[in-house]
Amino acid sequence: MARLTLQQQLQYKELGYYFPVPVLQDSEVMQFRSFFFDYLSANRERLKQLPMRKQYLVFSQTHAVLRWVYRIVSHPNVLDAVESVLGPNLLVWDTGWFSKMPGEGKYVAWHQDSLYFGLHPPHLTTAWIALTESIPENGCLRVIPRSHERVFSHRETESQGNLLSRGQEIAVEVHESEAVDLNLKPGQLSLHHVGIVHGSNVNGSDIPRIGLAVRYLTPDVTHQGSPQQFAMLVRGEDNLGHFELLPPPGGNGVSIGSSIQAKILERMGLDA
Ligand SMILES: O=C(O)CCC(=O)C(=O)O
Repeated sequence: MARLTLQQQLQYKELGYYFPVPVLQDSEVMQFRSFFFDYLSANRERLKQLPMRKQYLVFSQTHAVLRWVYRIVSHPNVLDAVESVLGPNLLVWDTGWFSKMPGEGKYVAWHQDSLYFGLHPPHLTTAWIALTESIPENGCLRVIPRSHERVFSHRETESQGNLLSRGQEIAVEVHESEAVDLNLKPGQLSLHHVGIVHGSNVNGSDIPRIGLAVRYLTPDVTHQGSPQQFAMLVRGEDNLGHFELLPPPGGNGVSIGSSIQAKILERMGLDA
């Protein structure tokens, strides 16, 4: 059982994050990690041709077309943890692999997701699921406790290495001394509120750091100004219909059941 206790739920509400929650068994981690490395090898040439800022295209929305990623986002333990903070009806709106290999020099600048997602009310959480150890040495996710209650202005930069698609970063000074490292073992997840200030440093170790960030939301969320108006129901019901619902991918390879999934594949540069 990966449900949060009442006290853990209160901690999430107050601080804007909770970790660690064990969700995957070792055998599952090994299998998913090997699928991830296969996917990386299959896309190596395409990634070489893309500027770092555009590489997210290969790593985002894979749950919509790859069955093994769908298995992660719909895993009962993951959903139990997410249900603890969002309630019984859950949609996946977005996923992104955040992989930082030794020597790559990639980092994620301090930012708040809420400013860029265009979704209201902020009934969203990110489950960041670790497939490797994620520790300060290899650039684990870091958060500023309680920052989800405030809105900070951001600027868009040309900084080299920032994995965010618009090079966004918070325009005011972030006090590093307040940051909390979300240390995770493989198979554990952390939850962070859509408004929390978060980021991560360069991987300065000799081990990879691989995690899947899954954005879950509740059916009452609306998407004015959002770049994306589709979602996948993974638990409970959606009686409001604010999002076009994607079917889960089937089979073992890439899979499409809707025109949106076909577009996602095209954007990723993959063939069906
Ligand atoms: O994995 C990271 O280092 C950053 C993840 C992130 O920005 C997010 O989950 O929103």
